Amino acid sequence: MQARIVMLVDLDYFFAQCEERRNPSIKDKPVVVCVYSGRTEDSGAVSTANYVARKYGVKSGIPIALAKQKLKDVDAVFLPLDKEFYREISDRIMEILRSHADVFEHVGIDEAYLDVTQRTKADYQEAERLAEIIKDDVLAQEQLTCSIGVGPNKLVAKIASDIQKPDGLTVVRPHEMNVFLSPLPVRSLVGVGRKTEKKLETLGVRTVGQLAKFDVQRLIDIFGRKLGTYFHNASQGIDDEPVQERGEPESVSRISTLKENTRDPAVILDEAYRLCKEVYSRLLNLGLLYRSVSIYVVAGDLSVHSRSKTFENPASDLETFRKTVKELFEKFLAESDVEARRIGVKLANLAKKEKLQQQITSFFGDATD
Ligand code: DCP
Ligand code: CA
Ligand code: CA
Repeated sequence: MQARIVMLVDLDYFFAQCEERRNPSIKDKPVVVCVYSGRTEDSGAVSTANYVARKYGVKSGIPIALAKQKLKDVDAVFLPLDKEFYREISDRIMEILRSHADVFEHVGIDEAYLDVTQRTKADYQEAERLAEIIKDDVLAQEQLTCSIGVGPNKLVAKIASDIQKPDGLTVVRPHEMNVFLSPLPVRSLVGVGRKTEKKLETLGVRTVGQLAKFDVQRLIDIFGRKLGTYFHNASQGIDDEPVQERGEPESVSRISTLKENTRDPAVILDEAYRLCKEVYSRLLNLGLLYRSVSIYVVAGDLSVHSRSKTFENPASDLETFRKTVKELFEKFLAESDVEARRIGVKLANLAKKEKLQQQITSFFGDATD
């Protein structure tokens, strides 16, 4: 395989950082984002916490009651999860990241792989500069810090992204790979959970370096061919998994919160057109056409309303999209008396451009010969 350069971008203490951005006055305090189960006041688990709270031992997954105990005498902030708000920020950041990648792979709400081999001409210095630019862009446009790992493959990029958090940038060149990986605990490798870690420990293997020296046949005997081979390769930093765009989406949408609840069509359309532009640029990137347009309104009382229109033939232009969105919002405002708190736009029934071309060609015959 040709030499690659891969990045993993992971947003720092993501949900908690979104909360800090919404309310900067809490930044210096421990911030704990909670998933309340609703049974008793404090039942539920910690989703994530900022780094101030982590100093007190508060982290993802622990019970809220335990977090409160750890922060007993501290002026800490406990907040409920607001997934939609984090999703909005995530969507916009993913677009920034996508614009810097040859190939983009969305992994989760706060992380993505970027193959940047072509645009950096496989040069690590270029890649490091690009990573700085990405960090600056995300900070300037969305006021959030992230950590980036750069390496010859996904495995190394992922580990590198995690090593200097928060606001980290770690570049691992191919010749530095073994020195970088050797001292790390085996747990750093994707796929090595607590159980495997225990098992390896009984074999005297604690670090990735020790795993790399361990007889591969014995690994296969113990863990089976697939896993044994994987562990062996991973410990040497070998990973051929390509960065891959994940499937074609069924729809593309954006939603955003208005500055205040309103029924003013001018305010609503102004924001809606902004969202249209974002959705449309995503559509262009995907090289797809659309056949239906929807709008969403989340009202002041959090009730959700929508309107849609589906066309007979796929459309591809921004103007039709904007015109339809305007029509649908005007229709909605005429039919309903709610105030909009959040609004969204969506394109669905997406179709491939080539397919349409094929249809046209088979319908009219191939005019070129
Ligand atoms: N998350 C969650 N429960 C978990 C782990 C994570 O709800 N057990 C959510 C909250 C996190 C988000 O997913 O903000 C991203 O998870 P990460 O593992 O990337 O953790 P963070 O971004 O919070 O922190 P870090 O700075 O370590 O990346
Ligand atoms: Ca993260
Ligand atoms: Ca993550």
